[in-house]
Amino acid sequence: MKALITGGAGFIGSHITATLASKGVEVVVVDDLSMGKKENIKGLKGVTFLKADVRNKEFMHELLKKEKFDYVLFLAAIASVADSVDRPMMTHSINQEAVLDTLDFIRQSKLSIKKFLFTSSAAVYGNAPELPKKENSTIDPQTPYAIDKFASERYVIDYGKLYDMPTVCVRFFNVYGPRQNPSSPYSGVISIITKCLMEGKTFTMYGDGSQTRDFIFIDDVSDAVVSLLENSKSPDVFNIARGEENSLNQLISTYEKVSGKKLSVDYQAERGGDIKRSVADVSKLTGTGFRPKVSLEDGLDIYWQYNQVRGMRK
Ligand code: UD2
Repeated sequence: MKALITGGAGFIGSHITATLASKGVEVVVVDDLSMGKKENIKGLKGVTFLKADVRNKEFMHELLKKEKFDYVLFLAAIASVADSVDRPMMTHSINQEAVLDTLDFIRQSKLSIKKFLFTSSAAVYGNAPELPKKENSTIDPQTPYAIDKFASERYVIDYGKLYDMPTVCVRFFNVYGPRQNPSSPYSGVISIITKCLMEGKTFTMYGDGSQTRDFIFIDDVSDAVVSLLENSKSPDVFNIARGEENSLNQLISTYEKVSGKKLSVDYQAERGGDIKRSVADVSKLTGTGFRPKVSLEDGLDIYWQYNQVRGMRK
């Protein structure tokens, strides 16, 4: 089996790369290293790394034609919502056009693939009030990032139906774990809290900490993705989350227990556009037989220990 993973050197992509490689799948990672790091996939057996931009059509077309992949996983993206608000045309060229071009090349060239998987985000639900978020809940994308993710999902599902291509989409909720780093204010909140706990710095809380999120550990995410790659039956979209709602205040108290440290918190005004409550309905995912295994407490413990041993990456 052979897989292409665009964005495979990033935080989430590198874990999926490792999971597939551990199952004996030959993996080709295409990543421009704008956010990913080569060391994230260093030493993995059966993994080839190619530094390239997914917007380079000639490169992508040749690679797809030459390698005849069984699986194509499209993770490459500008993952920063804030960046999409600053530079919507640029982020659109990656977050949507490159996805569609890859998909359409597979269609036009009649490449026989086993699955095309696209990674979307809970951002598509925006501020629609329905909770928990079901895959068929109201969609209310608020930013170019969310609009591109939703439009790409629709293309991927529609291509599946119209042209009989095996496709699937996943909507990630709040993913955390080893290799996530707190490099920007928009990095995952758990990575930012970890850095504050480790360095004895004050954490800036935007809002009163009652906002909620559905946090899922990275290993559960990569296992869910690989499970859907192998088992999803028809073009469809799945939430990837635990289905558990935790406020940031709850998160902090669990993390303080796990780390044995007290977090100093500075409460500031909430961030514009911040979502107040987010939790997924995961019955569609669990209906496929997959169940997330790692509790928030255990996941925080693993991430904490990892950073103690390795030091936190910048
Ligand atoms: C997540 C995704 C984002 C998008 C969005 C869709 C991450 C890192 N981001 O954003 O890409 O898909 O979901 O809804 O997964 N916070 C603080 N202090 C900090 C940093 C964050 O209080 O220093 C708060 C933040 O205001 C928010 C919560 O922590 O209420 C979670 O923030 P986040 O950036 O980890 O994730 P989120 O859900 O805003």
